Amino acid sequence: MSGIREGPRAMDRREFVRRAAALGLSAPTIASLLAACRHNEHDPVLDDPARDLGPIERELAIYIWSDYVAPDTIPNFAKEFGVKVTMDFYDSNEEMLAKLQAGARGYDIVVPSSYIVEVLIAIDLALPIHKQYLTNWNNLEPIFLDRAFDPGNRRTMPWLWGVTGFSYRKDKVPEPGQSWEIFLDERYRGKMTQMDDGRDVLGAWLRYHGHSLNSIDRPQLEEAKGDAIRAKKNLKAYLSAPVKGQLISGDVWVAQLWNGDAEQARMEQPLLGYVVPKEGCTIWLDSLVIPRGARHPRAAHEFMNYVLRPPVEAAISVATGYGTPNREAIKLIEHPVPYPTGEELARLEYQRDLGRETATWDQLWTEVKSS
Ligand code: SPD
Repeated sequence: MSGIREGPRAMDRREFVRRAAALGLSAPTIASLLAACRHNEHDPVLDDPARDLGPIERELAIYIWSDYVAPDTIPNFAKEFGVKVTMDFYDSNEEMLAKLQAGARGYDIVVPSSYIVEVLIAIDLALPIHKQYLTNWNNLEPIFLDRAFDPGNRRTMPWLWGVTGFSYRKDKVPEPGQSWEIFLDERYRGKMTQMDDGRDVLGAWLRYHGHSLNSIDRPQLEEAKGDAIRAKKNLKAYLSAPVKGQLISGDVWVAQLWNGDAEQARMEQPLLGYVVPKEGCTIWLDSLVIPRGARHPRAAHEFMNYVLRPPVEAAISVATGYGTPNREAIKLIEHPVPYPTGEELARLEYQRDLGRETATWDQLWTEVKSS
């Protein structure tokens, strides 16, 4: 039985519900109050995936990458479930993590990539999923399940996957080649961007030299830093998602970018092409996670189950240009993002949490940016 903290005494959960009902409060309101009281702390209900979460709350707060749902995903969910959804957006894993680490609470869903899932689990900010609410779970493709960052998917539900290569303007760069080397090409000085993300930039230069993009080898990292600094002279800026507009307008000709955001730009500008460099690059899987401090856990689970419906997930995949881990959704898509072949997988690599070496990477990235 969960205790509701009220000063020095803890009121019994059942007693709280009885008194609240006697006051005429509705079941969803009582559920929201219960969840609000227990946010930000260990809770026998939220921390035990077998427990009943009570009725669906009337609100849901999502913190997600920009341009990462279909236009009708949220309105349709809100209408069907009678839930008011609020959304905040980020453009890097580190931005989201920093906000949670700084104490932001009250988000019901966040969408980290695999290596940040490892961090969230390690610092105890990822709540277990109550799988009994995810009746559509079996639609998921097994190759995206039970990954090393969350064995058994106890705290993550696969959302979308993609790769980080580069987008280019066919009219300005007719022969882009197949290599990260393009960012060292002075012919395109001032017309190129790399991601505003140290893991992606240093990772690309590590792969260029045939190393793992999770390397913690100091000489390898120094070499990658050197290339990043050489390439920086040719860059217009470090820019992630917002570069799409400049690719479309032609202000930027080559941009390191996630494949789906590149596809969103290509839908508006057919002169755009995309390269997965021959040296390899990141393959990533973003997941839905319910962070500690969530105030509407039942609504979060209903949202998860809703997006597991094949038509909902198919619409998200088509609108964002990213691959869906939902094998039933793929059947509904005319031109789905195909699962990577064995040959492609051999040169793609998932980012892993670097543990204590994260500080080394952060330092190197600071040196690159301030060079
Ligand atoms: N606009 C949504 C982009 C999502 C990218 N997530 C993966 C980042 C891996 N470093």
